[in-house]
Amino acid sequence: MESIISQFAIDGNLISCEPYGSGHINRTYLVVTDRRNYVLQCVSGAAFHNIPGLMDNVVRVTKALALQNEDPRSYLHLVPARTGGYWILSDKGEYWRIYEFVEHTLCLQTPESPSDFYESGVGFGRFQRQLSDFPIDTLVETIPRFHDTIDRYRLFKEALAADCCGRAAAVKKETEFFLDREEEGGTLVRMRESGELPTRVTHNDTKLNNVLLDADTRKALCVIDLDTVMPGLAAYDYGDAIRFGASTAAEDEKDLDKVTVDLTMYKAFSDGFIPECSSLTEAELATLHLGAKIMTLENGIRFLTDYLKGDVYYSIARPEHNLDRARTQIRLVQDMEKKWSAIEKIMQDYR
Ligand code: ADP
Ligand code: GN1
Ligand code: MG
Repeated sequence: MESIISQFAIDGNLISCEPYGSGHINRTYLVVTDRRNYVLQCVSGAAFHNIPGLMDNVVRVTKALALQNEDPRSYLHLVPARTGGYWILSDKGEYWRIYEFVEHTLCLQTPESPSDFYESGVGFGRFQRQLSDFPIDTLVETIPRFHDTIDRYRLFKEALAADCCGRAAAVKKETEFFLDREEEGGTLVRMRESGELPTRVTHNDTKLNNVLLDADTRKALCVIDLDTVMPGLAAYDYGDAIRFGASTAAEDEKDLDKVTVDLTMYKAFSDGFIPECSSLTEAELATLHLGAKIMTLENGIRFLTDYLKGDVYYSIARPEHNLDRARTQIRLVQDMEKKWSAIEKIMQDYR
């Protein structure tokens, strides 16, 4: 690791480098020098097939954010590589980068109060607004068709048919659940294609642990994990955040009776996110809650697809981890369906 780190213009002498954080995609390390802390990442080649293009997105997005934020802690800072640019390619063919560590922050796995979740809404909503003038066509699609739920269904069915690990028979119930909702799952994609919903620069991975709160004020400080900043829909960012943060249980909870959608949290996020976004259209406001359901469905399908394919995409810590994750998403969708009229009522407040 030392030889990787030495290729970046870091400040001070290296003291330690340890695995850090709980992301499912990249390999992340906390680097400590006698001067300051950094985050070193090996960007996942399994997830991203054009990492130079991805890094170009990140460089330009962080530059755009720098022009709009006075506080340097409120956006990510890449550390230059000594040979130029902001990444290096190792002998093993792996892409590495370093960010300055944003000090004195909280990275929560679950909101400790509605106010924490409200703040994450402020953070992601502000992020979207600050990028509303960003030249959208210049962004590389770092994962093509990332939130194309119709295509996610196609990939799911392909994995089912191939059944390369002999796991399909054991997940019939889960499979049926997802297939029953295939038509509805494609709604947002179709509305985007028909022009009913505007394409915006979105984050696309708005889990609570992708926004840092200031440790003293607990206010939204810095949106991180910019690898999937791409053209998308407001409903993706709204929905994915709700899926993760309004759940009463962890994404991989085994006791499914603990998994419900908390409507107080749901409203808290909406209160933070919606007013911060740059003016949402009537059609967007009318479909944000559909985003919550569809993003939950989509993540469930993605987890189950990865389980069927032998766990090749997400990091797992136990053999059935992806299946457990898929099952929590099913429970959440079921609970959203049960509470749908209450959710629609909440959404009336923002129209
Ligand atoms: P992944 O794509 O694998 O989720 P992230 O970029 O989200 O990777 O990083 C993983 C974790 O590392 C985050 O959840 C957060 O805890 C921490 N992290 C990442 N970047 C920073 C940073 N600049 N300052 C502080 N913590 C960070
Ligand atoms: C991944 O990278 P991370 O852990 O923040 C995934 C998201 C999923 C999420 C589920 C690039 O997010 O799309 O919603 O796991 N990111 C990518 O926890 O696939
Ligand atoms: Mg992350």
